[in-house]
Amino acid sequence: MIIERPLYEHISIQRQSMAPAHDETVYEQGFESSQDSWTAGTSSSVARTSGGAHTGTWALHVRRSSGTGIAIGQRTVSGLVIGQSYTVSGFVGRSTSSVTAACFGVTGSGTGSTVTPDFDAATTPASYTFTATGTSHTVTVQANVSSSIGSHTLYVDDITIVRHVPEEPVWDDLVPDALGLLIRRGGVRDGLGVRTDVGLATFRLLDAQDPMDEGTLAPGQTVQVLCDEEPIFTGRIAHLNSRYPLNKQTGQSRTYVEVTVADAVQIHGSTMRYGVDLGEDTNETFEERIERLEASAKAPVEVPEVGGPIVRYAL
Ligand SMILES: [Ca+2]
Repeated sequence: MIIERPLYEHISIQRQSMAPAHDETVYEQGFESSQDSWTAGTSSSVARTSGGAHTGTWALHVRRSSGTGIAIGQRTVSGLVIGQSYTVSGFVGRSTSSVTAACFGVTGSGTGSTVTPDFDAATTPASYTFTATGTSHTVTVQANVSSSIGSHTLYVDDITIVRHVPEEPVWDDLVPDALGLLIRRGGVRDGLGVRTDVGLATFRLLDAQDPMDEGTLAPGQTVQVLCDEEPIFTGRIAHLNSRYPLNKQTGQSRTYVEVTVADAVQIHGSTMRYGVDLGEDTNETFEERIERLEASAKAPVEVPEVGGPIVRYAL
């Protein structure tokens, strides 16, 4: 397949790179302007009050409304990403020694280590790390209150929730620098079987990504070719070659970087596999064999379903 310039508005070439892991703040509250939807849990009361602040003037006060036990302040946080790790943290303080301990937590998930809060101002750090199992969770701050006589207050301030964003792949466009994309792939009859050839995509970049001049392309990087947003070729850079032809009319030299990308057939074909153990059952079906080979493959494979319906191909 040769893709010429008129098709370029439909074609894009992208290179994959890994965005590094980082923390992203998804919630911050210092109670300077409002109580911000923090409510009281069972047998508890909460209020935004001046005094006991970590920074600024205002903090959240959490108390028992009656009796002794755990006093809870809580807020539902939404927009979470299921399966990702979050840490809720903040600072706590106490008005009396009857507030014996405090911790952060998430309803239905658990609580972090308890801390003994400093007196007066919320200066003792506490935190809890959890994995989101839904897109919203109720975050709590809890105090153990050992006396029902008098008013015993937990001060809470500067609550932060961060998402621990893992390293993740991102795609960067290489077009419009690309010229003359050529994709070759296919199979040939080899005796009774069909041999699948390594698919190759080759394109040239004009005055961009010169390996001799701070270019960032390197063998092994993943590249995909898309046609109207649909991937039509995915592989890894196998070869980079730069040329510097002189333009005789302008007297200036241009840089052509020829990039050759090989598809996964190359990886599957060159992966050595040792010590095949079929176990007790030596009667292995085609699907089971593919599944076994897939376990040691170094590139992603879509395996056929074992015991699935038979798909017949016709010319
Ligand atoms: Ca504050």
